[in-house]
Amino acid sequence: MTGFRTNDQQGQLRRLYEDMRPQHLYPLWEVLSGLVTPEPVTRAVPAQWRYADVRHHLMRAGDLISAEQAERRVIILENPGLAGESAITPRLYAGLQLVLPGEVAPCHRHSQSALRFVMEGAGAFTAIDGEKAVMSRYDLILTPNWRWHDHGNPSPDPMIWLDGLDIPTVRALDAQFAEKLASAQYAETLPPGTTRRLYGRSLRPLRSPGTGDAVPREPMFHYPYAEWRDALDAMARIEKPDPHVGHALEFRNPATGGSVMPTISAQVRLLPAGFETCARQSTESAVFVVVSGTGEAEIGGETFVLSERDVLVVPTWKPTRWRADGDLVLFGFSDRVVQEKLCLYRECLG
Ligand code: GTQ
Repeated sequence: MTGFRTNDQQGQLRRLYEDMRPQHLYPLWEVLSGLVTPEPVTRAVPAQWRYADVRHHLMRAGDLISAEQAERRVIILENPGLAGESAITPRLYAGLQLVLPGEVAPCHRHSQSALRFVMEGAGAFTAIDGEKAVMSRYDLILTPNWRWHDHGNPSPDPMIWLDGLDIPTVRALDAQFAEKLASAQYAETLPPGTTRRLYGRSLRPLRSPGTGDAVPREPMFHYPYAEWRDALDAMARIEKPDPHVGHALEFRNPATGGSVMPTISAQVRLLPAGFETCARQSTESAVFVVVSGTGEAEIGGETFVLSERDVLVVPTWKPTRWRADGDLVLFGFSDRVVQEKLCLYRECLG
């Protein structure tokens, strides 16, 4: 509260607060300036995780607990400003998941939406409602909410991917549901790649109304590296980089043209060697993976030296600049779509 208060007034107010507290009543004027702030305030801080560091602990976990025992063998990347919350931003969760050769992470489904960004290995799969997405490095795989999914690794090598989920968003809404399938794996329903062949080509089924075969809400669940990288390279050949985001492409849901999932937006960027972005701040909170190249990121005044497979978090409203030494390729996901739907998204360009 601003303004001058007399000692007498101060004492009487204190007594009022004490009398109110047992009835769970509080004076707004003591907290208003912290509740309604002129600009976004976040407890999340900028941070970086080196892939080799996380991998080291993940492989140790691999010696100690099976994927089946763990249900999901994942090491959570927790924002230092959100200790104990299993969150990388107040709306997003991230972790690195390991599936060793021959293992299965058993089938379940939940109201949280998930994406996987492959960091290491090839030939493991996530099956969605019984259709496998066979993974290669830097592929994006989705598990839209309430779809059955199990992970398996028939390849001879460990498979590691970054999980990105909306766990904190769903928690904020108290809308969590989850269930386990009785068997570890969902019986195969479609040959791998069927959905991508149908929905990955800017085509959408046309059917007579009432036939019961509605287009699924999020039909696509596999966006291969080879394809998104080729699109980025094509863009870089024909355009100048955008001053704030470089060459950037957003993954989209082919059924709606909107974000890949209702609560998570995903994108890739290419910053040509020597390019430096202007500062940008936005209300979205975002997680980035360095796919290739080197450079630097300045996030909220802190500088991070970038190398391949680093994971970085850009909290809300932290002015951010990127600099590419060699061609710098980034994958990112954020809560932008949630903010857009709620008419809260804003950005400020420097
Ligand atoms: O693979 O289904 O990192 O349910 C956290 C929760 C992964 C998964 C996570 C999950 C999963």
